[in-house]
Amino acid sequence: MKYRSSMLAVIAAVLAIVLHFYGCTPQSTQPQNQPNVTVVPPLEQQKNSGQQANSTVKIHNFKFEPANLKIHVGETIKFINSDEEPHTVTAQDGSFDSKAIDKDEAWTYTFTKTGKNPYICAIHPFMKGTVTVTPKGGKNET
Ligand SMILES: [Cu+2]
Repeated sequence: MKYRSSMLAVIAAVLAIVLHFYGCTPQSTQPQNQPNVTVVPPLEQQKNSGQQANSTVKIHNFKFEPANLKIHVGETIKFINSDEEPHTVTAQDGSFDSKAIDKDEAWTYTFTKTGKNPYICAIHPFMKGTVTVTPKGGKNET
């Protein structure tokens, strides 16, 4: 019967441990002297990545504003949706797609190729815009 009694000892030990954890930490509702800390996330992290944008396109009243935007290659545009409806910024040639941008959310995209980039909202295809990407200023050959 030695085996059995050692089993009992093990069970008793496990019970003691379980009781220790559950018994000694009652779910007390009284606030234990918590440090008075208010957690404030950095502003830039509250909205999207905080990535620096060179230009902004507002999406408002089912329109891209401005609908035609000219930038230099390598620049970043931030698209901000201020409609109640979600919108997307979707390239007609499929080279970029924001997926749904919800109300008051933003999406940034960096244009790395020169040329015209006509885009639509995939949800409301009548919404159209174009980003024209020009080479870096003047005779810059990079
Ligand atoms: Cu839309």
